[in-house]
Amino acid sequence: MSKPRIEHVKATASAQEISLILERDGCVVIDRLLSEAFCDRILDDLHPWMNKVPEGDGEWLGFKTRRTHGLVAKSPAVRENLCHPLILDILDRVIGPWCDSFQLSSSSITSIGPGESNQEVHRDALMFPFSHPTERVAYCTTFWALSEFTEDNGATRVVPGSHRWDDDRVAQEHEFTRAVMDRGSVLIFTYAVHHGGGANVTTDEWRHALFASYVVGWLRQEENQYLVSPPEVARHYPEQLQRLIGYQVHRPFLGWYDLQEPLKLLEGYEETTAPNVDLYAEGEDHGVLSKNVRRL
Ligand SMILES: O=C(O)CCC(=O)C(=O)O
Ligand SMILES: [Fe+2]
Repeated sequence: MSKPRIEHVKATASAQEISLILERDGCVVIDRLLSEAFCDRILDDLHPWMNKVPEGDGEWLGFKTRRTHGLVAKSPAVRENLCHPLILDILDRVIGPWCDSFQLSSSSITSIGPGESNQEVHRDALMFPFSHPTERVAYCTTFWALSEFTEDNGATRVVPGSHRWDDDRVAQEHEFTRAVMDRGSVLIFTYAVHHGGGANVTTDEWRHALFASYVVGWLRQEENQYLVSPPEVARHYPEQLQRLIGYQVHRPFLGWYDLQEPLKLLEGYEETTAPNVDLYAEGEDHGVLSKNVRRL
């Protein structure tokens, strides 16, 4: 039996090539997509919080792991990275066919400290009442190595190919591999892949990762992005990010504010000052999901 492995591609690989690997294996690593300097920028933005957050207190959150949340409002570098063009192009191919638009689900820094043990193995899909296997990809995670990921310091444990398993199958030890990767690399995996944080057996090394997950626009976001970035904060973001964090309607009419596109609120729109116009009265495909959205 061949040893499980995660395919690594160069940062110059195309979105098409990467999305085909994701479809086949459920996971992939893009090597060194971020520069060391960019990793430093993210860490510099977030150090004040990362040093303050408490360690976890349970099997799931760990006992030596620190999680820093609400990054969209805290870090300009994270805001920039969430809109990485290659990642958005990949997500367009992987989640895109299942929705009109996808959105950020959550972002956090996951720092695994010395002495941490393996996290419970899970599928991120456990948040949703879908059964598996399914062709549908409603959620996808990007996991950026802000420090090197090694066998010893907590590199994520992953079971390539497990996105095709049914709900009852349990991963065996020999089916795991570790997402060992250089700083600046990103592990991408779809929501049915079995995985978990790895044990950190070092005495002095922290494993820092930027977690950013994306979800179809018709499902609830894991982290409440409107509380992280309320309108008075989100108003100052680029429109692409405003849309990505959820200030947009998913067609035909999920998520409106006063029957308007939420983006209008960010532009200074005040309730009741505008006529009650039919948001989707114009164009041929108003009021319906795009014809090409796949259904299961
Ligand atoms: O820290 C890791 O490597 C994985 C964490 C994870 O999968 C989770 O918290 O859901
Ligand atoms: Fe997870």
